[in-house]
Amino acid sequence: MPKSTLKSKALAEPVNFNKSDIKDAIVRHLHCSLGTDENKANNHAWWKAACAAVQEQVLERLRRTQKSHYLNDTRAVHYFSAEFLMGRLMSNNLHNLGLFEITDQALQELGVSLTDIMEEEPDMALGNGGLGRLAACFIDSLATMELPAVGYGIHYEHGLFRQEIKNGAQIERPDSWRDYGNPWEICRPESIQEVSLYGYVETKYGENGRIQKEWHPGSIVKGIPWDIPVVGFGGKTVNVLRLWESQASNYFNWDVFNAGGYVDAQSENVQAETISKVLYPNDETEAGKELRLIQQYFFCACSLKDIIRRYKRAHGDDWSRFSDQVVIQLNDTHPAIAIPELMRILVDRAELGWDDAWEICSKTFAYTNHTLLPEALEKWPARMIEKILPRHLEIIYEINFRFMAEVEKMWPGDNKIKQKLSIIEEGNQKMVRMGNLSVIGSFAVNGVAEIHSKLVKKNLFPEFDQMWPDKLTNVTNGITPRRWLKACNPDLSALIDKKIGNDWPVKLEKLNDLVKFADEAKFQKDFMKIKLKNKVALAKEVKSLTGIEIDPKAIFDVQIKRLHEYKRQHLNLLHIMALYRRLLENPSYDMEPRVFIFGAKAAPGYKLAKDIIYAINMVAERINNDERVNKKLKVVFLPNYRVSLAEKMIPAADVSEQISTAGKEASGTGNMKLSLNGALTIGTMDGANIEIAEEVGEENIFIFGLTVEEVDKLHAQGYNPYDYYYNNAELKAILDWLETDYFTPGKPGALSSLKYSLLDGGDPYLVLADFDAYSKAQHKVDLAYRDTKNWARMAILNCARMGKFTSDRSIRDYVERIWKLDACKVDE
Ligand code: 6GP
Repeated sequence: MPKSTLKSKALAEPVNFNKSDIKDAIVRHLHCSLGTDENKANNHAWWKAACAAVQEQVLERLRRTQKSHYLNDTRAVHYFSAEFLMGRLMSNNLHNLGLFEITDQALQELGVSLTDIMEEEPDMALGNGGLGRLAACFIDSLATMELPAVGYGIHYEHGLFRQEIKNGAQIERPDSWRDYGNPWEICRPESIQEVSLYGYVETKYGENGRIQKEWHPGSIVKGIPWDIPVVGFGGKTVNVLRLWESQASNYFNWDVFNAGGYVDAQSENVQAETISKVLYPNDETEAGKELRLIQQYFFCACSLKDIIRRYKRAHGDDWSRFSDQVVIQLNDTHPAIAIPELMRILVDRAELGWDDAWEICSKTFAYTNHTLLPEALEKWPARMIEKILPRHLEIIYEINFRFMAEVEKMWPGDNKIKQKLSIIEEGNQKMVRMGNLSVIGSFAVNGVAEIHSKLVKKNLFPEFDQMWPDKLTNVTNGITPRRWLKACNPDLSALIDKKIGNDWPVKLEKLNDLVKFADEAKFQKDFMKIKLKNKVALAKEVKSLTGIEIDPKAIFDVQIKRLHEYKRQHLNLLHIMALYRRLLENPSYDMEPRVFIFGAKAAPGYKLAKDIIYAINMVAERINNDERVNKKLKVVFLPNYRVSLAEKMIPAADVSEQISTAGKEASGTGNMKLSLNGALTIGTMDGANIEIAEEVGEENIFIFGLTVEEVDKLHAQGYNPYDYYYNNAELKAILDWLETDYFTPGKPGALSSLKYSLLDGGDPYLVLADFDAYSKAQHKVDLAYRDTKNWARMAILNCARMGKFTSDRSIRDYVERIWKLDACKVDE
């Protein structure tokens, strides 16, 4: 058959794809891919058929993109990340392809609701929180901006656990997102890679007397690539997220089997496959486990081989252009082992001299730091690295040895500084500091918000900043407005389109044109009507998920993020208890009805975080069932917070809680999403809150609490939480209340770990110190909400002034300051 016939029959040209094409494609897949028909199909089958129809369009554009990138031999960024928190893809892909409306209509004509079938899609929850979701927003922007980019990560069989709440407590259940297959991913057996582990290093002497190192691995695993196409808005560029799945290299080890070791032969398979089995559920705490290090090495080694294979196809063995073509962004230190891995390939395999290899390597990597919390800074026992990656440990020592010589030049004889900057931490147990390795091996290092980057320079890496004044920089985070406004808040998007045109999803600064309508009564009304409609929808969701009735006219006050002491969900809870107490003491206590809504997962091993979830639920239960107060006050904890739930909560929020201890939240991105959807922030001067305040204006945000400088001062003076306990009668009463059985009938003391952590535990995150300021700021929120017109005005201004926080701007900053990339038009 001639090629051209095949093409035109199989697929309508993407640009001309119309409603009836979509309808035909969906029905064709229902019949031919799923073997069912319109009468028998349930929502799941319709969803799969619709995905398959959309995927045809996606893959055609993917092919064109790859061809253009190949023909133009483009420089590309490779985003290495242990986490990509993608969420669902259907709605996003439809919007980005410009096919949402017609697919909706096509399905309606087939008697099916697009909204309903989209609920069939499991979230791709291959990440914990901020860092993983940022990676997902970034690859959306990269494709939208037509930049050549590949995301590299791990194809976890189980993503972040599913959270259930039983009797108030968090229970973790496995997440099985791929049980019924993932219609978006394509397996690429032609690009399988092999990765070595364990074993020993042999030193050899080459002909010219040159020392040669050869790593004899003890075991080999296979990396199977799964490609998830990433559709840019407008559908021109489709990049790839390539995720590696581990498998035993020989499906069956016959040697071991023949020697009588049937069980051993099986278990070797199991071990190899364990590598990509499950995502570590820790947010901002290093796991320190061998399997975690193997995961990190596994995906870095597979990805580097993949990059090098592609590079060699165009440039053969000429390494001189490698760093012109390839830039690798390390998403935190999780992929830092890629630095010694590239050195190993260049020195041991390509037989480059050390200096030439180092020159290439240190022009290839750039590193993003996402947190200052000491417990998140990864360190690996040198012995562990030696066991798993013996050659890499040697290389790390060599990198360090040469680096120490540079330090000696800069600070002659200063051993303290050497100790501090060394990649190796000496002590009972030698540790390898991945942060130091990342800074030394990268040409650029960035923090994720202005204040965070300043603190990275001032507190975390001051000497590195002195050595290389241009290396440390800032790129403030951003979020994709395609998912976080256009797709999740369709009514508001349509209203904005009507007012200012429809190109804001790719030019978010255009939202600024809404400023002139902020005082217009009709626009205020329309804006708030949509907010109310979104609140009605969320109230329905809350009822169906928890059985709790909430009034859409009440203030919806939302705190959604991982549970962590530094994020201070317990500060929010103490204030809720204060309101409850005020209402009990004075039934006519004047307050606007408010619903406090939480969504948060705690790391399974983080006891206090789980205790806080339990406390929120027990306080909620008491308040929600107390007739004396529950017209004015309700508390909801929505189980299993995840991307798809965020998409329902964010458009319905009136108030956004961003109340971390100043200096602790690197940036935050939920703060940007909520503000973009017209929620007003109550927050501390921390992370990107500071830049949000700058943009929206101090009169349109509720800032409270200690600043970074004040926090430092308080700690320096010697902070004593008891000072606040004894000096604030309300605070004392609330903390004492936690020890009674008022919220946990028959179980006094069930909530006392919380009180303990805030008093005898030293209150490390200054909850008590900020309580009074927080309570006062909350009172201001209450008063402000009563002035409906002004509230609407403030909400509009928040949305209108979020232009800076599009992830397109973040990516532009990366491109200009770090990656130096050019866009590549895809030939139609
Ligand atoms: C998070 C930061 O806590 C958050 O403030 C920031 O917005 C986000 O990264 C994206 O930059 N950090 C993590 O999720 C993490 O695991 C190691 O850091």
